[in-house]
Amino acid sequence: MNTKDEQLRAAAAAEIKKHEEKVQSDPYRLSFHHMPPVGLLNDPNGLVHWNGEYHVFYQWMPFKPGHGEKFWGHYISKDLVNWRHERIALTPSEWYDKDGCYSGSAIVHNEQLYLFYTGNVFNEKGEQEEYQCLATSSDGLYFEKEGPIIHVPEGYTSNFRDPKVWKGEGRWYLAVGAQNNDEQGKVLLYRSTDLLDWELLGPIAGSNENRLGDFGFMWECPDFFRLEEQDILIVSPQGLQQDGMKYNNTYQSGYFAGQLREEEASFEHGTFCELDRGFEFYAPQTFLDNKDRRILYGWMGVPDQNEPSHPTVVNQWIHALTIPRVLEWTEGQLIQQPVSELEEMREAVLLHSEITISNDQKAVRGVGGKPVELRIEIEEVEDQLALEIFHYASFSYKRRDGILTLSRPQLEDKSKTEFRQTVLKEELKELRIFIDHSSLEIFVNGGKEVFTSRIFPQPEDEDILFTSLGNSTFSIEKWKLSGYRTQL
Ligand code: DQQ
Repeated sequence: MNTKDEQLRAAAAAEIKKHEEKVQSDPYRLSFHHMPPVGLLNDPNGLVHWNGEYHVFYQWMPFKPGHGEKFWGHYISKDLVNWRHERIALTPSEWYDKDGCYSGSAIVHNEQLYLFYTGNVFNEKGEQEEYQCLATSSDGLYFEKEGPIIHVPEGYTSNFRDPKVWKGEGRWYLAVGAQNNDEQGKVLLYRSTDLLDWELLGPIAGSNENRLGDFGFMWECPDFFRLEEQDILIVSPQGLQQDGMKYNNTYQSGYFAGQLREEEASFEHGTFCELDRGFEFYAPQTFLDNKDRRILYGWMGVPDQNEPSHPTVVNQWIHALTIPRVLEWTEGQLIQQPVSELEEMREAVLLHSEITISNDQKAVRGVGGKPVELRIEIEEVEDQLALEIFHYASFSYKRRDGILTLSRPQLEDKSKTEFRQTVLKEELKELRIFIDHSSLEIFVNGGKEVFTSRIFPQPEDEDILFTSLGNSTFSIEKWKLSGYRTQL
């Protein structure tokens, strides 16, 4: 441990204390999502299940509700509901990470936890440098930094970050986000036998690779895994142009399904599919747990997308992670469902069956409040069904063309409305909706589509209203949720 590390830890602890009252009394603090204790949170990092515990690290800037020299914050849980906020895992304390311990992943090897992350540096000339670095730990709490293990290769710029490591046949592989000198986003693949020496195999996917055409100037946060014999690359490309209902956020996150041949550095894949249709979702990462589930967390935020307009900024904090979702590969697509452990948060249940609304807007007795989970089973939508949440967000389904629309006031100008849409390829059958004090996660038809967004309604507004054009008949289950129990 060096002096700078100790100073940074002490400064972060002081910052938490200084703003504690303001942060904790913000009505928009969430009850079942990971947030920063103060400052800014962004990507989930180093997700791993080890020795009976889930580790969720996160990108953390403690000193302001904005981006900068990132730390790795750390949450631990045995059951995904009861959490401990642990000591900071990594501080930007060394020459090779002094301007940020940027995103990365974790693996377990020889009973040790290995964290691979990007050391971000601005040199004396103000130029950016990025190194892939390693830190190890035998207790999962105290990490020893081993320094840079991979430097930017010939032909690529310093946009070179977010290592994801996995074990293939007898060897380790590492995928990293990159940009070549022609400003094309790429994923580079490396191979190693000892996790220290890494051999570059080549670009494995990217803009103008695999017949893809122009597809972004930088690819961030690659994540490779196999699900039901299907190889999946999740990635966050930057620089896609809006295309109708697609790519409406500042930057995107989605996946390619295909076939990965590590030794040939090839990944034959299909088209890019966005993982989430909401306003705030980026930099997702997955891991395999001890029940063989592929679990995903995302950041409920998007870089450079109205971040200063979030109303929590005045209370010295911003952003949160999504709830954890289990991924499955069904009928040629990824589906996402909340982990079943979240049912532990359910308190009193309310059940209504066969509600019919005809050309009207109605509240349904007892359905409202926050934090809640709603399960709505649709029997019939003749024309259009919409939910209006806290007089703030609206989620609608138009049966004729299958269009799902989420709308809310613009964050930077509340007098205007913004929306995100997608076309549901089948009839609407089910909605599972998780509503926290300032977030909304909507799982459509068992997770075939997901809309994730922050919402900032009047804190005292608890109303959920249903509007129907024509007849709509549905049943509702509502649970009040107890939230995560987090030990700070
Ligand atoms: N955030 C990290 C980077 C990553 C980006 C820095 C994605 O490592 O590329 O906080 O949000």
